[in-house]
Amino acid sequence: MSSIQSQSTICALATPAGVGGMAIIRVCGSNALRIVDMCFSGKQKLEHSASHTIHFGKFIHNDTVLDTVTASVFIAPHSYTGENTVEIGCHGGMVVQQQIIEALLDFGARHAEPGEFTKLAFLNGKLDLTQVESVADIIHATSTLGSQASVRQLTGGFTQKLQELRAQLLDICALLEIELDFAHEDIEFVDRTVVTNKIHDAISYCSHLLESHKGSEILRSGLYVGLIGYPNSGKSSLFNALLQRKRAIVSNVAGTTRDYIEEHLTISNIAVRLFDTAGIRDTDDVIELEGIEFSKSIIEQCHVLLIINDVTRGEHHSQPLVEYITTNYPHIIVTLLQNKADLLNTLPFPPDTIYTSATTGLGMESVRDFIKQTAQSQVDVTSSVLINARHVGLLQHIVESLHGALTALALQHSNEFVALDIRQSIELIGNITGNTSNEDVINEIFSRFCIGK
Ligand SMILES: Nc1nc2c(ncn2[C@@H]2O[C@H](COP(=O)(O)OP(=O)(O)OP(=O)(O)O)[C@@H](O)[C@H]2O)c(=O)[nH]1
Ligand SMILES: [Mg+2]
Repeated sequence: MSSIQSQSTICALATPAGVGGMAIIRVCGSNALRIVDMCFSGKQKLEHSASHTIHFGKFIHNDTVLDTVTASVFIAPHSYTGENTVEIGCHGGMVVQQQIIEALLDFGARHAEPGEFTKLAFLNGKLDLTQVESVADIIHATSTLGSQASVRQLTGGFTQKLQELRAQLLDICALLEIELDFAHEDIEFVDRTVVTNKIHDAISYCSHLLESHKGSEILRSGLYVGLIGYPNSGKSSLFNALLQRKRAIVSNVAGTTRDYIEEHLTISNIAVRLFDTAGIRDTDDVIELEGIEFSKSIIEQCHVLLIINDVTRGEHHSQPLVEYITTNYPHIIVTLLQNKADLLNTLPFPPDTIYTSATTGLGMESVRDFIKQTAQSQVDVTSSVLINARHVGLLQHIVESLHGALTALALQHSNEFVALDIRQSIELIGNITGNTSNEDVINEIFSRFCIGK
């Protein structure tokens, strides 16, 4: 994509608003150096400085020294955005940050929109859309593993995978088109089984990428773990025990928790969002179970459900609830915890039973291990890419087009039609990377950004 040197020069605070040790104000655009030079007094003019140099000086406006600052110079195209950029490092006081920005506005810069710096980087061909999305993911990362996966994506992980897929599809097109060139000779140059196999390979490549969606979501937003069970089974007590602090109210009155409570914790570098829910009434009546809408809306979001059974009421006391969940939410990983085990004289059930006691801490390590292993098994599939809902939609579309190509082959249609479907898949890859995306999609992606990024 060609460089689109922005008409105006934009500026914004790149560090979080508020008081801090230091703050960075970014100025970007063809006039960035000239504008900063109007208020920066150092050993030399920034306009005469080499790219990737840092200069110390005074920041002056209306004859008043506002601060001593550093100015880091990046000359187009060698900057994050691909345009001239100055990053002003000042002291992290709210007043000084604001005064510097106001001075820059006075000298002709304008406020940057949220995500505008990254948008320029995209428009100038510095980042493709998957890399832009990874920038947003790094900023919003809630766990070490999630952040690391986003960085891998930023450094081209997904781009590379898509290039591999594109190469596979171009390979198929080439085979089909060779034959088209000799169509009038009625000779079959290419074995159709070879083409069919190659399309199957491309489909399984896409399916493999699609499979990593769940793991990607876990890396991006955390593993959602819900504690559910009948009233008084000890959900809130276990919630507190897992958090290792008293967060939820516990009492022997059935129905203590009315709403759901959400807290975050980290288990083995994976962010976990833990939900305590209102007790689901002790009933065999599934219709009544359906009435507990609040808990239901949480259940739907969860990757893992821990069903808390009050073991003093019998090992199978929560069986109707277990059956209800496994039937209605077959995609959710469910495990049963036999709680209040401290009140049993013996632990008589099969060896894979997880006994817990919120009172003594029994079984807490097993529960943590279970959460950890579940998260790990999902995350392992993700390898180096973070698939999001937008990618899923496009990859599914690619798979559909490839199936279209398979059908055309099976029906002995002309290679032209088969190639048409493959060409469409190649075009869809362009939508993922942003080579051929429309304005709405791009705006939607940048709406997740903050000002200064
Ligand atoms: N002995 C023993 N008592 C427990 C244990 N877990 C919870 N309790 C007690 O059981 C009662 C109910 O505990 P909660 O944690 O409020 O139960 P809950 O499932 O959140 O109840 P609701 O919010 O009403 O649905 C309280 O009196 C707790 O002290 C446990 O492991 N052992
Ligand atoms: Mg409770």
